[in-house]
Amino acid sequence: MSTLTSEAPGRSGDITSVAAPIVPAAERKGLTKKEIAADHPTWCPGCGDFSVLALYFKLIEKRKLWHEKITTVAGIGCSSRFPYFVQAHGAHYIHGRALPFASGISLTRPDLHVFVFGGDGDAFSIGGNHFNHTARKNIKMTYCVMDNWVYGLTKKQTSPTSPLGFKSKTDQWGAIDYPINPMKQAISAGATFVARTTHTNPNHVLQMMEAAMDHDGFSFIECLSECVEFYEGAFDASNPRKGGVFNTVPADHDVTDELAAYKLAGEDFPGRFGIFYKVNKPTKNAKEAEINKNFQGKFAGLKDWQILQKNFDRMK
Ligand SMILES: Cc1ncc(C[n+]2csc(CCOP(=O)(O)OP(=O)(O)O)c2C)c(N)n1
Ligand code: SF4
Ligand SMILES: [Mg+2]
Repeated sequence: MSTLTSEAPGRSGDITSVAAPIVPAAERKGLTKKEIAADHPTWCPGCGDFSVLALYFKLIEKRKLWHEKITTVAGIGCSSRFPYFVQAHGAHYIHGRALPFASGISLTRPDLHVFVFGGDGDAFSIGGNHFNHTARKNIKMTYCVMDNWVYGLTKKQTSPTSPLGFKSKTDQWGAIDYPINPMKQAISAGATFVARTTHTNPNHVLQMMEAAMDHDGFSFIECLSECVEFYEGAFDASNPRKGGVFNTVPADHDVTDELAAYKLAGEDFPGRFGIFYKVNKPTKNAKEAEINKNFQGKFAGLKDWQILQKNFDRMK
C-alpha cells in the first residue's frame, strides 16, 4: 500500500528503508470495508468462513488498522483462502506452513500485528508440529483456526478434529481415530491466550478477535466454522437458532489457572465459549529483540549483512 504515515515502520539496519511521511497519523481516517475487501470470496454459499471474514473486516474498521499495519497469512484449504479476500499485505502460503512464515514476519516487524487464518487440517494435521512450536515459543501473533471438523477444499476427508464415526472419503465406515481437542492442545503446547468461539455468534467472534489481538504473545482462537457442503449441521448443538446452546465460560473462571482451563476444554460438545486461558509471559519477540540490541551494540556502525558475515566467520 502506498500511503505512509509518520508512524510508518522503521527498522534498524539497512534492509528496510521507509518513504517520508505523507499524511500525519493523527489525520488519517480508518479504513472502510470497501477499502479492505479484495476479491469476492469463492466459498460455497452459507459457508461459515464468510462470517469470520466479515468480522475480520469489522475488527480492522473498528480498531482503525491501516493497510501497512496488518498482515494476513494462511496455509492451504478453503479457510486458508482468506488472504485473497483481504486488501492488505498477506500470503497464501504452503499447506501447514503458515505459522513459520508468520513467525518470520512477527519477529522482524514489531510495528504490525500478524493474523493467521486456517483450517483444522492445516493447523493440526500437516501443520501440527508448527502449531506446537509456535505456541511454546510464544511468538506474538493471532492464530484463528476455522474448525469445520473436515477437509473442505479436498472434498471431505477425515480431519484431526472429525469426531469418531464421521463418514468421509477416507473413512467410509466412520472415523476410528480419536480426534484431538484443539483447546487442550493449545494450552498444553504453551499458548498464552486460548479462546473458543463460533461463526454463528458474530459479536462473540469480534470480541475474541479483539482480545486476541491485544494479547502480547501467541493468541489462539478455535472458531467453529461450518462446512455446509461436507459437514452440514456439525455445530447445531452450539447454535441456539438450531435448538442448541451457547454456553460461555463461567464468570468465576480464573483465566490464569491452567488446570481449570484444561478442565473447561474437556467438557463435551458444545462445551464453552470465551477465553479459557490467558497469561503474560515474555515473548520470543521481546527476548530476541534484547539479544539483537546487545549484539548490535557491540558492532556499532556495521551494516546488518556485515554483522551476519562476522557471525558466519566465527562459525568457520
Ligand atoms: C503438502 C500438501 N499436502 C496436501 C495438500 C492437499 N490439501 C489441500 S487443503 C487440504 C486440507 C484442508 O483442510 P483444512 O485445513 O481443514 O481446511 P478447510 O478446507 O476445511 O477449510 C489438503 C489435504 C496440499 N495442498 N499440500
Ligand atoms: S467446501 Fe465447505 S469449507 Fe469449503 S467453501 Fe464449501 S462450505 Fe466452505
Ligand atoms: Mg477443515
